[in-house]
Amino acid sequence: MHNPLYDSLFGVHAGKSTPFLRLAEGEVITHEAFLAMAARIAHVLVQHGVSPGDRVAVQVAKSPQALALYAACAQAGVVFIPLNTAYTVEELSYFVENSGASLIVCDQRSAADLTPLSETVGARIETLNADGSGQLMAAAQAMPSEFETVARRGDDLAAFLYTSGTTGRSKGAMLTQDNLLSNCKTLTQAWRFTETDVLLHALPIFHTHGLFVATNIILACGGSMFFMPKFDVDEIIRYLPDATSMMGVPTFYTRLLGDARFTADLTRHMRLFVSGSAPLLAETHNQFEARTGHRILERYGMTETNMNTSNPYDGARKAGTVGLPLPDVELKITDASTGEMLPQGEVGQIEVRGPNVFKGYWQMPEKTAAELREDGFFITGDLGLVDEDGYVHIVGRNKDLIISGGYNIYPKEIELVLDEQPGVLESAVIGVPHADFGETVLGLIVPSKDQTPDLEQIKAATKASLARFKHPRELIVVDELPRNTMGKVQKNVLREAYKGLFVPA
Ligand code: MLC
Ligand code: AMP
Repeated sequence: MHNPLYDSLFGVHAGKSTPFLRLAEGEVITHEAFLAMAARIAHVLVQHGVSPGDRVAVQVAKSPQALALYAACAQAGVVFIPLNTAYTVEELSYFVENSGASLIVCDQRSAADLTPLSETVGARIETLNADGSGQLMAAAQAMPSEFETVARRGDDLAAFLYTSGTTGRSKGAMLTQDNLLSNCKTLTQAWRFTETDVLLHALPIFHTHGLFVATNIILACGGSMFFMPKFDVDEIIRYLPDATSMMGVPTFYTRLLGDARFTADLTRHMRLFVSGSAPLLAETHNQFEARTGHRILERYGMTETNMNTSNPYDGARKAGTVGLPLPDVELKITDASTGEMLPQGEVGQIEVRGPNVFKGYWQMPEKTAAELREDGFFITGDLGLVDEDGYVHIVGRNKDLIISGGYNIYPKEIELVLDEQPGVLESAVIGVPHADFGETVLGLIVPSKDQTPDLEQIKAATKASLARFKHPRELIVVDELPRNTMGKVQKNVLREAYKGLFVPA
């Protein structure tokens, strides 16, 4: 194969007039039509001087055209960098500069804000709006519907996904063609996807879950998906009767359970519900089974590794566990201080190795070395144990991270913004339980001596710098932060003190 990713996921469907994307009001895009759209976009990339190995930064709404841009990048041998649509210009600037992207694709509304940045870094801007309009598709219309696929090797880079860090600086996780392909092939088999599958796709396509798990699996099996702009309970209920499977974060399932129309009858024909990206409470798993008769299949993954473990398709799906290591994935539990492997049943840090594990962080050799061992094991930062049946239980995190509705939020990034504000001596940001999002962000602020911080001004500053989903749900002014004898803020004490703030007693 001369471009493994493109050939196996896209090229393999050449000439197929079967549905790939099912859109609103019965509109369908076939595999063939999708490939033609991708080929046209690939020509535009080349016309703009984007060469194999170059980076393209993409911040656009979910649409068939946005997905075709991913396929076009694969076909043209270009590194695809999908970015959360909620990111502010400030956040985006960092990603563009850090990646050295030569092309930015964004919504018409962001184009003006990004122009100074594009001029500074010498990147070109193309627009693509939620409805598919904009310069990119206008240029693509005039292009041929076939493009000669650029040769690539399996270990060539296919995508960067930016993931924040405990230091507050985002890192570009470099994923190779082989990383993506090996994992989606494994999952397609493990979860028994075939061309008869119709997946409810309501996840964003700028993260691992929606793009490299859900989309790549449907491409690998040749099935189709209801491609929804976002998660919406009414829409899920509307399309469920014609679907076979669904993937989501726990919030999707708790929201569905909150709707009386979501019944055993409605879901009887479904063969699979998958959950991941955040812990699915055993209680949610059990309620879901009681309501529908289906046992949600929970799996565990990361941006850097794609999927690592999964509950079995056939066999026991144990509530509150993330299942067994996937074929080809080695998983071990180690002592965080010595790196030594711990006996079965003991809690330690989870490390994984396999063809799914990324190549490292873009231009950050030190950060790469700190997390990716020379022998190929990646230190996930999650704490867990393996039970007597080999199932992995995630019991906590060795990293200061909040997961809200499946989005990762690193407190350090928010603390850096809060600490800069007038009247603020210091701050601590923690995650506390939240009924809808699982966890939510709480900001605690210690005022400088004799000062009263202006909370409205602080909220405005947060808004300018950080994506909406990272904003503290509440800011609380406190006299001081609890510290241990080493002077370190005891976030566990704070989490315990505020744990009831957003959940009914
Ligand atoms: C939206 N908001 C969020 C939020 N999503 N705030 C915190 N956390 C989130 N996850 C904001 C909105 O901007 C809005 O702001 C307000 O919160 C309420 O919005 P909503 O209408 O209730 O939210 P909604 O748009 O319905 O989105 C919620 C959601 C969405 C859960 C459907 O966040 C989502 O699709 N999450 C999936 C994330 C995901 O794909 N993660 C995979 C990462 S990959 P305002 O201003 O209007 O109040 C990974 C690896 C792996 O982790 O293992 O998979
Ligand atoms: P991300 O960096 O967005 O890829 O998020 C990866 C993190 O999400 C992991 O390190 C885990 O902490 C968490 N995660 C993913 N899936 C699960 C799961 N099923 N249960 C608990 N945590 C999960």
